[in-house]
Amino acid sequence: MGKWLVLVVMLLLVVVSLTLSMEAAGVTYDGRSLLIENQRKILFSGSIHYPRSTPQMWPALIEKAKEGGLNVIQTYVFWSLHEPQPGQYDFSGRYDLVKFIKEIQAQGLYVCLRIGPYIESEWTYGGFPFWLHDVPGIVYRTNNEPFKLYMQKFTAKIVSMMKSEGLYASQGGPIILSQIENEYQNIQKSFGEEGSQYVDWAAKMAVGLQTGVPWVMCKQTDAPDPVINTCNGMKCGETFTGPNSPDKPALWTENWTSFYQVYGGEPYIRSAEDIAFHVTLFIARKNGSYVNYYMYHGGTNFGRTSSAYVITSYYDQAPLDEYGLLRQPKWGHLKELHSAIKSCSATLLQGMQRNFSLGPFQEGYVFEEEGGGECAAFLVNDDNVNVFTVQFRNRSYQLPPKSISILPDCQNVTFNTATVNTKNNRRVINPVQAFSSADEWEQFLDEIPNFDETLLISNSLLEHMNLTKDKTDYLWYTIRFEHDLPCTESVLHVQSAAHVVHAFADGTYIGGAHGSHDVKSFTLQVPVTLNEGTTNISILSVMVGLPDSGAFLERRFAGLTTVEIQCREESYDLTNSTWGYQVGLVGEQLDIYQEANSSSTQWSQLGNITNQRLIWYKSVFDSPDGNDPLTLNLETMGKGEAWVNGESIGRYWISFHDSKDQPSQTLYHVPRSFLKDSGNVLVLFEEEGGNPLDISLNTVSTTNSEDNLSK
Ligand SMILES: *[C@@H]1O[C@H](CO)[C@@H](O)[C@H](O)[C@H]1NC(C)=O
Ligand SMILES: *[C@@H]1O[C@H](CO)[C@@H](O)[C@H](O)[C@H]1NC(C)=O
Ligand SMILES: *[C@@H]1O[C@H](CO)[C@@H](O)[C@H](O)[C@H]1NC(C)=O
Ligand SMILES: *[C@@H]1O[C@H](CO)[C@@H](O)[C@H](O)[C@H]1NC(C)=O
Ligand SMILES: *[C@@H]1O[C@H](CO)[C@@H](O)[C@H](O)[C@H]1NC(C)=O
Ligand SMILES: *[C@@H]1O[C@H](CO)[C@@H](O)[C@H](O)[C@H]1NC(C)=O
Ligand SMILES: *[C@@H]1O[C@H](CO)[C@@H](O)[C@H](O)[C@H]1NC(C)=O
Ligand SMILES: *[C@@H]1O[C@H](CO)[C@@H](O)[C@H](O)[C@H]1NC(C)=O
Ligand SMILES: *[C@@H]1O[C@H](CO)[C@@H](O)[C@H](O)[C@H]1NC(C)=O
Ligand SMILES: CC(=O)N[C@H]1CO[C@H](CO)[C@@H](O)[C@@H]1O
Repeated sequence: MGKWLVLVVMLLLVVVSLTLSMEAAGVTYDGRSLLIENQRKILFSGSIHYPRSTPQMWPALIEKAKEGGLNVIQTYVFWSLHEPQPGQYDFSGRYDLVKFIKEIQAQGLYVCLRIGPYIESEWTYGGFPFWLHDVPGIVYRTNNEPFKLYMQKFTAKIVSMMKSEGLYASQGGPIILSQIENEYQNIQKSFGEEGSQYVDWAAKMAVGLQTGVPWVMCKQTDAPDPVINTCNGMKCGETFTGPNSPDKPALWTENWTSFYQVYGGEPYIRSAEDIAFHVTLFIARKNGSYVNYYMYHGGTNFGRTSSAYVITSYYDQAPLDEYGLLRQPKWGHLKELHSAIKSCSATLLQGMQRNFSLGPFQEGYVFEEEGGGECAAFLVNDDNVNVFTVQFRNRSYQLPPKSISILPDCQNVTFNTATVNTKNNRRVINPVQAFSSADEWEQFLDEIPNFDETLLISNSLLEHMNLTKDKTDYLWYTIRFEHDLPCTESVLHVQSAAHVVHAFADGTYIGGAHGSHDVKSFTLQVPVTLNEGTTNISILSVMVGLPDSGAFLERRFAGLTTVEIQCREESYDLTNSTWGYQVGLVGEQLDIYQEANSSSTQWSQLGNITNQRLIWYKSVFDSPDGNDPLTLNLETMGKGEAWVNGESIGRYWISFHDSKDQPSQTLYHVPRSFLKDSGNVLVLFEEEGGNPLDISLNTVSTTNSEDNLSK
């Protein structure tokens, strides 16, 4: 017995010491940096969102991030994908968070996991599953019991999933940071004292989950201890007010490499030089030790996942473009910056920082170990126009306009943020498949419901999202307009707080209108021919993604707000008349884009395609040879959605032009993994009369083939 006892005690000791050493192997921080296994690090991080690419793409994306000098991959967690119904979870395919994290770990990188679970991220409903809307008494993101219940439940679910897979750094895994909430300070004022209580609750709740790695709150100056407040923005070297305690490091969780794009908007091009300048300034001036590129790879908003008016392609201007190809010189220039900083990271992390003036718009930062050890310097020229020559330690340096020179040894310049050595590349789009033969298309005309055919009736204009529950973009409002008096020069007047309307009278299209990202409400005013007696008016209200930001998201109103018929003689306000509703389209009810159902649908030969509205098109194609990424050029279409083998590749909206009269997006990514060798089914739903005969399938490559890092 005695021997057994000794053995048990020894085993216990082993367990205890293992536990202790595991804790020591976790992540801590002080005023200078994060410490991973007690080692200080300067960390370069990049956002890659797993559902915005495919599991087949993940290994190459992570490899290119690593090759570009990153040591951390940052991702949000997408609640709406993972919990489509309360308590029903989905972590399969593109939603396989654990697989994504394990791939990052396999390549030797760390992970920053931004759980949120509010994420904004230009994701429909800011990442919230829509069922939250129908939880009685709920008010999102404040000190509200029903909301806190579901937020805590999901957060705890993710944390326990990560723990059970051993993925926190404290367990030997790759996750070194976690985020709770997201840019809450933007809306906190709307909630007054309840908002502050919520911040405290969220911090305590998160810390209580005991991950063994620090939590951050981004853009939350008053993040409660021990949660670290971090900076999001383009110029954190200038704007960050600093950590809210001397014991917290300066972390930059979102440095925007570009900006998301909306329909009607143009791409935001941020130069490699400008990004490099601000990253370097953050490290030099703010003692920054963690910088995350938002996005490093943006990817694709597949399906109906993008938020209101946001285009399907996401941050295509990032260092890795939508297709995962290197965008040069951005990728190469930042790679050089990372290597220059890493060559002196020990000095930066151990040295004392001092700053000094070198001219009216010029300053220097030196990091030097005490007692005159290693030394690293940054020489900043903030003059936008002029080259400036400075003297530093008895040497003369020419500083190009708006630039920072990095001197890892306080002597030699190894990198200047404005001096780009990487060659530009250009994207090459090669058509490999046309769809111009009418014989190879079939069509299915969707139905325009009349009031008598709609089942849901109400004496007012109902709210759009509450009816569709985000299961579809489409909601029909139908009415029987009856009048016996003459009505001449009649005009239908519709005001909408959704995104698009298409109006029909007795099944004939009479007109449409749309709003934009920044102008939420819009009107349609079109002549309408009225019958004597009854006219069937059917108005299709369309949303292009749900809103993703702002306070009181649960109370947002979309859909028609007023409808009037104006005659010369009199006007009729139909707002409080009896309306019939149909949620979604007939094609959607048939799951027409699913291969399996495709054959059972009443497809017919392609007819006269001119000006056909609300029509489904189907064709079949073989997979092009090779491994180059593929894209559909939908330039001749109008507005709708596209599916390949039942997988939605996203909404398209070609007819909405920007200020230069160009569509915001014509190319739509078709991931290789969606395809079979032959017999791939392409389905398009077209709202506005676009022409499918002139679309094409294309390969995507770049002018420098080595940019694809293919081995
Ligand atoms: C950076 O660290 C130095 C100590 O090395 C400190 O004196 C200085 O105030 C810090 N700067 C900022 C902006 O926090
Ligand atoms: C050093 O930096 C601080 C903070 O930015 C600034 O107030 C101060 O003027 C700088 N010192 C010199 C000598 O430039
Ligand atoms: C710069 O030169 C002066 C005199 O020539 C010398 O005293 C000083 O030590 C030098 N400084 C450095 C940093 O080399
Ligand atoms: C740095 O500068 C010194 C002095 O000019 C020179 O001797 C040395 O070779 C340089 N080192 C590098 C790595 O260029
Ligand atoms: C949503 O619709 C339900 C009926 O389906 C109704 O009871 C509820 O009041 C509506 N909520 C809002 C916010 O309009
Ligand atoms: C209006 O709709 C009803 C029900 O579908 C239909 O019977 C009637 O013929 C329609 N009226 C016109 C003028 O098309
Ligand atoms: C419609 O009904 C609402 C609610 O009863 C009322 O506030 C509004 O004034 C009515 N509008 C019209 C045009 O009658
Ligand atoms: C369409 O096919 C899917 C399986 O691919 C099936 O789950 C669904 O019920 C079908 N829908 C209809 C309307 O037949
Ligand atoms: C197709 O429809 C348009 C407009 O409805 C018409 O002008 C054109 O003649 C039609 N073409 C054919 C081949 O029927
Ligand atoms: C928080 C922050 O730094 N925001 C900045 C982001 O970048 C834009 C454009 O440069 C600035 O206007 C914001 O102030």
